[in-house]
Amino acid sequence: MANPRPQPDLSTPADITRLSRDELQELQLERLRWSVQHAYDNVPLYRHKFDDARVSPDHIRSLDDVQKLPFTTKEDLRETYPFGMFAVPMDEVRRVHASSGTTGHPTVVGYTEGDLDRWADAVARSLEAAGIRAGMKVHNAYGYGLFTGGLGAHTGIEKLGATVIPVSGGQTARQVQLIRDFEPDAILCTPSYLLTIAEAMEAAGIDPAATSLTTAVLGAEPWTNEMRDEIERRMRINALDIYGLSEVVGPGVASESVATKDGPHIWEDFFLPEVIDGDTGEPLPDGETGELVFTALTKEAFPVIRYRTRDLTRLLPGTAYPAVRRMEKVTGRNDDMIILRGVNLFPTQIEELVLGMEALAPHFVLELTRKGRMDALTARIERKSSLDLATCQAAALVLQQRMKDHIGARIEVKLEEPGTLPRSEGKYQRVYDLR
Ligand code: DLL
Repeated sequence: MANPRPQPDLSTPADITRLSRDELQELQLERLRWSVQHAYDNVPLYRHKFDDARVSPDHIRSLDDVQKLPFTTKEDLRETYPFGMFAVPMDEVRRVHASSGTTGHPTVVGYTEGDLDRWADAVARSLEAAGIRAGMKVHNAYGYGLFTGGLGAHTGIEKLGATVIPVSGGQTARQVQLIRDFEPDAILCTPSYLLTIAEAMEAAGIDPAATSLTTAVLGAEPWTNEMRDEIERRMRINALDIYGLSEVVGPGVASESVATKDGPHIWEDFFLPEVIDGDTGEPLPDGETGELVFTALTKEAFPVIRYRTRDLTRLLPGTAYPAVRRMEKVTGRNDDMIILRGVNLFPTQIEELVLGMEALAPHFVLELTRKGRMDALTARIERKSSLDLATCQAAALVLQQRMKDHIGARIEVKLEEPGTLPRSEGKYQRVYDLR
């Protein structure tokens, strides 16, 4: 190994509230140069890819030079399953996580002690942005295990100095009981699971708007501002968006401020974002929508260079934290786009419209079928139990027309009885492809 670049000092987290944009970028460049060198020196896959693209770590002289480097994809992780992209000896790896994925091998990621420490800092900062403080009680209903949600949130809560209640996902009646008995200030889970919990509270005769909860930090799946309004109104809390993915670290890559509620701020001292045109791979300027790409700036065990997330968003200037950029709330991924008779649509576009209907419950699934040679999409939506059937049927027709007007596709609305569709216990499966 030729003269490895010294690792930048990572012992104290950057004070993101005080740094200027220039100071931040200086820090990013120093860390980027180290990360790229570290990946090149210690992960054969990166070395081969860089060599093939005729780039070397020495080509990184400015932040924009990151664009010279090849992308990393989920397929790269699958090919090196399980530990082929680890950049440190196994005895320095303190923890692994994995994401299940729909086909083939899961993707496995690893963390050194320092990685875990910095991840906890990123999560602690995310929770602080959401208004959670030391001394508060936090009910953590993200799943514990190989999924990064549970343990990732857990160590961040502890790092903040708050009290963690490590409930994990599922057993909804017990969740309700614990919220009533332990009186937490905040809850962490997926937005769809919080709806399940709110419904279970109502079923148990507890008013979801009258619990001790003031804050929810929700992520791990796409959700809309309409869903935020529904949750905030129904539970009388602040609902904030937390974003992340296992390949980059887990939860806490970006998170929303309770002061502005305008999309997650990206913790750019740890993660360098880009947005690219998903088809050509060309970088897009800030403000334009495309595929989000991340380079991790401080990771030892599992360096990540230009990882293609498949999530669609755009980069915006910071507001609550002016040194860093924000991203627009992620409401779609390249791979959950539905193409219906030539029209591209995302499930969240339907969520937006469903949540605008008073007579319909926020519970729906989408079914893709084929009739002859034509694809068809059916939205199965529960009616509200408090309203009579005729009112709900009329609302279903209005919704069908709104979908035609707003999305430009004919989507059949099928009204279901209250409580009959599957409920979320974590990441919700919204789309069923029955073709
Ligand atoms: O879901 C990490 C996480 C846990 C984030 C808890 C937030 C809270 P993965 O299982 O690897 O990791 O899934 C990552 O989930 O690429 C997005 O498509 C989606 N996703 C995560 N957070 C959000 C969000 C965790 N706030 C994938 N909004 C990502 C929209 C999200 N999509």
